[in-house]
Formats: sequence, structure tokens, C-alpha cells
Amino acid sequence: DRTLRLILGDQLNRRVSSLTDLDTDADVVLLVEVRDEATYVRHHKQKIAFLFAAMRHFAEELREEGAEVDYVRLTDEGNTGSFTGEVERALARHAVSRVVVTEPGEWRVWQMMQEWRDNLPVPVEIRPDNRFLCPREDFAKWAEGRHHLRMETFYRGMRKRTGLLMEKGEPLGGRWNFDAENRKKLPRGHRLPDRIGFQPDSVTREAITLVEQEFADHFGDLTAFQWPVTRGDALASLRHFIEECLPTFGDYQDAMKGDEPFLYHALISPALNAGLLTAEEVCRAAERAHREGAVPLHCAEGFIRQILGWREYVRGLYWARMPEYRETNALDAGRPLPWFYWSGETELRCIRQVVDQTRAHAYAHHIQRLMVTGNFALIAGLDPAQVEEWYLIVFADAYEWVELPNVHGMVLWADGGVMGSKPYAASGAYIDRMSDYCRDCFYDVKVKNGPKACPFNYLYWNFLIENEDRLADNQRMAMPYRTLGKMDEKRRKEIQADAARFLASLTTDHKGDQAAKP
Ligand code: FAD
Ligand code: DLZ
Ligand code: SF4
Repeated sequence: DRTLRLILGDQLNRRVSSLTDLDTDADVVLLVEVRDEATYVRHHKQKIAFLFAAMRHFAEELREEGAEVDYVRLTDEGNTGSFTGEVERALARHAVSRVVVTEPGEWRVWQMMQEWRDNLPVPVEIRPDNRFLCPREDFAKWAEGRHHLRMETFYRGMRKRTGLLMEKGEPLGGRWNFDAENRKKLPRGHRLPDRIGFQPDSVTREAITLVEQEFADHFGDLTAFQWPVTRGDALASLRHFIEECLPTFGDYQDAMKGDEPFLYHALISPALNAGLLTAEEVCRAAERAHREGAVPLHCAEGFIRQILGWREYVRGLYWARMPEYRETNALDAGRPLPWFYWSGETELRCIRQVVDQTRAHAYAHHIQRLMVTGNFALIAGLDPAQVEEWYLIVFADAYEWVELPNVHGMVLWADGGVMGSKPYAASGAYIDRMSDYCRDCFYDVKVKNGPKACPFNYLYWNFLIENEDRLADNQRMAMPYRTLGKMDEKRRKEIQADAARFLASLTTDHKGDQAAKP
């Protein structure tokens, strides 16, 4: 029996469920570069180049193992540009008795696959995605009947389930969470570790050239491309992180520093999300380093929580709540995305840093995403759909299953509290505490009102005023609303006037026109 095994661009792992019973003498493995996937949102150039390069390398590795690989390139004649079209064409090329595929990361593609079951001439087997530690059904069972889905509860269950950082049923060190120790600002003059970049080989260079030609008008630069695109390089990058960065990772997890995009972060998310690494092996490697005495517990725990906790949690939540999840807008936010999210041309130094480094590297770390571009979007009342599209476009690690809960839920609170008990709104003081951005800024973070005031300051209070009806009853918002309550009418008016003036000055340039977007 000959089977056609379709591998999607983010399933590049030899142990993925669709390949477990691969018969190299009989089967055909299909990988397809399709225009629809690169343009359903206009992804950052580095994201497309990364995936094409990784797909091409993975195909080579399968061939070396003796498998027959049918690899469709973007510019091959007859390429229909879609998964459905390419599976249909492949079925015409190969006499097979069935199609086997692993369930996709995104709802959009899941919908496509449901139609294949009805429309293709052979049976289609869709297998569970074994790249995650928590199966979709298990999360759905846990989420059933709950409105609030709290990460911490889920995470403790996952620690027990996997035994990671556990001893005799108890958390190692007697505590589940060492977050309080992970909040230091980077001291002046602190020397950061050198990071290894991976120089593109000829296969990767070809993918980069293709993207330069075919997607020239997409956001992003390709010059600094240095992502690992093979399993071997991804493992090397993991090893480098665990040895050089993880021992200090926890301490500076939330820190930000001018012109230092990477700090102690792992830089593994593109590889992890594309299948070049698995969540399980990454967590086990961090645990091992702790047990061997090379990494303090709060660093190992802080890191493992991101993957075993947050990453598994957002993925479970996405599948448990889609497709309705995307549609809510609990704070009725609707302001269009300012142009500076693309151009970086703004006096807000913190935003400029994040946008410029994102253009150069398709990367920003968690606190930059959450507390700079995210917090601004929240307190400026930006339209959730436009903000979500931006996040899905600009990062090399972005897929809807991980982007949507983080943006819609965690950042914008558009889900009305499914994910977080309160919005993460903050004034400029937070950015000043965790970074050195403010000292090079046109605005003054200490000033609350007027043309020199840091816009985060009055936008924060303006956000509380505008959402008083929706948020004032929230227990966790009691403190700021008490402070707001003590402000006199004159002060409130001043805040609202500054916010109105600033928000009116934001230009959107492309006026919602998709084609004009970089
Ligand atoms: P590290 O800081 O070193 O963390 C290690 C790993 O933990 C990451 O590689 C990632 O796999 C995981 N992780 C950490 N936080 C999260 C989280 N909140 N959700 C899921 N996984 C997490 N991550 C993505 O992979 N894709 C996205 O599209 C994405 N969008 C985000 C949008 C917003 C608004 C926010 C606040 C976070 C988003 N994240 C996303 C999570 C996080 O910012 C990135 O995973 C991280 O910055 C990747 O860099 P790193 O590998 O250096 O991570
Ligand atoms: C993101 C992406 C891009 C840009 N291109 C392709 C592609 O040409 N072929 C492919 O198989 N996958 C691609 N992907 C990843 C898919 O979008 C991803 O597999 C689905 O969104 C499901 O998560
Ligand atoms: Fe950002 Fe305000 Fe600091 Fe400027 S002063 S960097 S706008 S937080």
C-alpha cells in the first residue's frame, strides 16, 4: 500500500505523527511551498525564508534516509498556490491508497482538511499533533464548563503529568513558581553573552533570494538572517542557550535594553514552532542542566514554565475556544493601527526600538511584545483584529495558535478575562523600571501631562477613565480605580485632553488599504 504523507511547513520533525509508520520503500512524502500560506497575511520576509529553507533541508534529510520526497517549489510550473490544490495535483501524480497528515496548528487549515475528507478521491487520515505535551482533548476536558482558564492551575497539572521539576509528587524546591525572582533590571555596564548566529548555507541563500524576488513588498529585512534551519543547528542553538544564557535567564527575563534585542532569551521559538525542536526535549534539557548543578532552580523553573505552562496553555486554549475566540471585543476597541507599527518612525523610543529590531530580526522578546507594542495597543484602544494581524505578520515564530491567545487575551483583554484576570495596562513607569529606553527618549517619563509627558502616562489613565463601566468592578483593578477616584475633575479633563490630542496625531497612512501595507 502506497501512502501520500503531507508535511506542513511547521511540522518538520522526523517523529511527527504523520511519519511514525513511514515506509521508505513504498510511500511518498509531500512538501509544498504555496503562495496562499505566505500571503494569507503578508508575513515578514525572514519568516517565509526561514520556513522555505527549513522545509528544503528537511526534505533533503528524508531523501538521505531513502524516502521518496515530492517537493513542490513556489515557482514550479503548475503550482496552484494552495494546500488543497497541491494535494489534488499530487494525487494525480502518484497512485496512492490514502493521504496521511498531522493535524495543523491553525483553525484555517483545519477547516481546509475537513473538506479534503469529503472531496478527495482517497481516504484522508488526520492524526493528532504529537509535537505538544498536552493533547487537544485533554485541555478541552479541563476547560469544559470553566469561563476563566488560569495558566497557573494548568501548569501545575502539567508538572505532575510530566514529572518535570518534581520530586516524590512535590515541586522541587517546595514552590511551583519563582517568578518573583525574575524581575531584575539589567545593571549598567553588564556584559551580555555572545550569541551564536547561523550563517546561511547555499540552500538557505537560495530561499532568501527567492523571498527577495517574490515577496519584495512584505515587511522586514533579510540581511541579518541568522536562524537555525536544520535540526542539527536548532540543537546547537539550544545547547548554546542552556550553557551560556539559562544560568542567568531568570534574573533578567523581564529586562529590556537599548539596541540589545536578545539579552538572555532562548531564540528558539521559530525552530520550536516549526518542529525542529520539541517542547519535551527542550524542557528535559533545562531540567537536566539544573539537576547537574549548572543552572539555579529559579532559572530552570522560569524557563520551563514558559514552555510547559504558557506555550501548551495557549495552544490548548486556542483549540478549545476557536472559532468564537477571535470574534470578541470586550473593551470595544476600534482605533486603527498607527503607521509607526510598520515604519518605526515615532518619538516613542521604546516603540521605535521594538519595531526597528523586529524589522531587522523578525524577533522581539516577551516583555517587549507584552509591555511595549502590546501595552500601547491596549491603552490606545487599538482595533484587536488589526493588532492581531500585525503580530501574526512581523515575528518569525508567529502562528495563529500562539499569537491569538497572547494578543487577543493576554495583551488586549478582548476576551473579557478568559485568559487574564485583569488587563496588563501600565504607565511609562513600568518601561522605565525594566529598561534604559527612557533616557534616550524625546518624552519625559516622569512628566504626567503636557507635550513633553510620556504618552504612556496619560494614555494609561485615559484607558481607565474610558473603561470605567467595564473595569471598575474588577477586584484586581481596585487600586488604580481608587487612585483615579481621588483625582479632581480638572485633572481628569487634562488627562483626556492630552490623550485626545496625542491620539488624533497618530497617522495610519495606508488607511486600511491592505495593498499599501509594507
Ligand atoms: P524565551 O523568552 O527564551 O522563552 C522560551 C520559550 O518559551 C519560547 O521560545 C516560547 O516557546 C515559550 N513561551 C514563552 N512565553 C510564551 C507565551 N506567552 N506563549 C507561548 N509560548 C511562550 N510566541 C510565539 O512562539 N509565537 C507568537 O506568535 C507569539 N506571539 C506573542 C504575542 C504577544 C503579544 C506576546 C506577549 C507573546 C507572544 N509570544 C509568542 C510569546 C513569547 O513572546 C515568545 O515565545 C518569545 O518571545 C520567543 O522568544 P524566545 O524563544 O527567545 O523565548
Ligand atoms: C507560514 C508558512 C508559509 C509562509 N509557507 C508555507 C508553505 O509554503 N508551505 C507550508 O507547508 N507551510 C507554510 N507555512 C506554514 C503554514 O502556514 C502552517 O503549517 C499552517 O499555518 C498550519 O499551522
Ligand atoms: Fe517609552 Fe515613555 Fe520611556 Fe519614551 S519616556 S521610552 S515613550 S516609556
